[in-house]
Amino acid sequence: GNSKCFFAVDLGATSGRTIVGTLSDGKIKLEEITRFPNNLIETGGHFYWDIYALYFEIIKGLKIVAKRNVEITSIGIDTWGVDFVCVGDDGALLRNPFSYRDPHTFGAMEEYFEKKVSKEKVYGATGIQFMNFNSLFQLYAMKRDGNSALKNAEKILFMPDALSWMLTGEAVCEYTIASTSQMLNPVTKELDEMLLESLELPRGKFGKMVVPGYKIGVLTDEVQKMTGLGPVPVIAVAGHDTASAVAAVPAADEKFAYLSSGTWSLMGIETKDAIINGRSYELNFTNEGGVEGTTRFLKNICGMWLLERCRKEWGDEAPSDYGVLLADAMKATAFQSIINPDDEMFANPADMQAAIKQYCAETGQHVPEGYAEICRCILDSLALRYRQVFGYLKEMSVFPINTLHIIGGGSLNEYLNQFTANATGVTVLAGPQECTALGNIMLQAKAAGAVEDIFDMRRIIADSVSMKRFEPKDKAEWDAAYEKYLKVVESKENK
Ligand code: LRH
Repeated sequence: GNSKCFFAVDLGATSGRTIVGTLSDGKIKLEEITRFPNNLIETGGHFYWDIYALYFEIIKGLKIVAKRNVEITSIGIDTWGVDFVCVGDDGALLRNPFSYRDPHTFGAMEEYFEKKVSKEKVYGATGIQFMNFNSLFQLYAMKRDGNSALKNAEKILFMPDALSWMLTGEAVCEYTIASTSQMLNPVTKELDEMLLESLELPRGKFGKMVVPGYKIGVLTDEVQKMTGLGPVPVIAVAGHDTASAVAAVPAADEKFAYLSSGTWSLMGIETKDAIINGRSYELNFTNEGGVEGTTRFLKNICGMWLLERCRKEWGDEAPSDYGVLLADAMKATAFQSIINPDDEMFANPADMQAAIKQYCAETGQHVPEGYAEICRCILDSLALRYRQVFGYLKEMSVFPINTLHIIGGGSLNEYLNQFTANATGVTVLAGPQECTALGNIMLQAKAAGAVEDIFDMRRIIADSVSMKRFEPKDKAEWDAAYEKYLKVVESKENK
């Protein structure tokens, strides 16, 4: 039949990949071209992303496909949320972008509410969950601190838009990534005037708003020469990685919940309308922009970050084979040490293991020793936190939820999948791992006229991938563990 190839760049906070997706006879196949780390660079008291390294990796991937004579229809880039790059009036990038883990925004939210716009008003205007690192508060902190990049910025581009700009020379502001900034108004679908004014930023500092599927431009002459490709179009996909992942959930109908599991665990539902009310405000749920006018009603949960950090610290002290590491963790005693993965002490500690031990000591629990006990503590605690957030979600959902789709790299962890089924009491369907890249590619396929809409996309994905099913078990044990979790979390919060 008629087959088409698409080039996806998927950048997470821990690692990135370039992938070629081939759509042929109603099926989609992925081939990973490159995989590379995304490093947090600490210098001068701050944490930055190395945008040039990321750009270099994209070029490298493009060179490989050019060399192999793979004919790619288009290119699409998705990344983690909230971060952005300042560009000067000479077209130069002004400093490397801050990482959202940088402490310059600690306390910035509270300061902003006091000096600029109240918390209630910000939520009313955006429906976005409060996190200190949302672009709104990053920009506030940069302005407060006299940041030289912001002072000289002609344009402010969110991460996927910045990389697309480097490839095409065209500046856009893609809707789904813009929604993570907490500056987008979901009703007007534009950056909110009141919030822009609070930062004294004119609308023109940002690119023009575009929705997923928009053709940004074609590769510049410079990039064409460098890679050996022709004038390949760059498409604004769902630039937010989580939006791409949710668009690709191989769900049978619309009544599902998802857990997009990577550095973060994003748990939520897809809805037609935003859910903005007293309860969603209190529980800090977000309404991020999805594809085709959908809303991603979800909450951020600290995800694999805890384990990723510990694995870096362990080095050779723990098995480098992930399967062996997890199997060892299963030999440790269950529910011996429980933490709240979302406690702020885990946001970016100098020593993650020490932070976990401190939490357990402060709450009068067994202090985990060695990689197996620490890993077990992380997995048990994540599943219990999932149960808590799933409870909130069920309470606010506009439909009954019977299935939880776990997607992303974290869905490869079968122990955690089973724990999640046990903890939440619903059927877990796990996979695909590369949901984000699939969503990215499907949006490009839609732009090329090769697929119709999100239903078509999900059907093709469901026909192309296999999922694993996990049914809840051990209810009494998990109920008891949850009681313990609630007590631990409460005692920590009262400290
Ligand atoms: C996941 C993610 C998440 C954001 C965070 C900054 O990669 O995009 O949705 O909240 O990174």
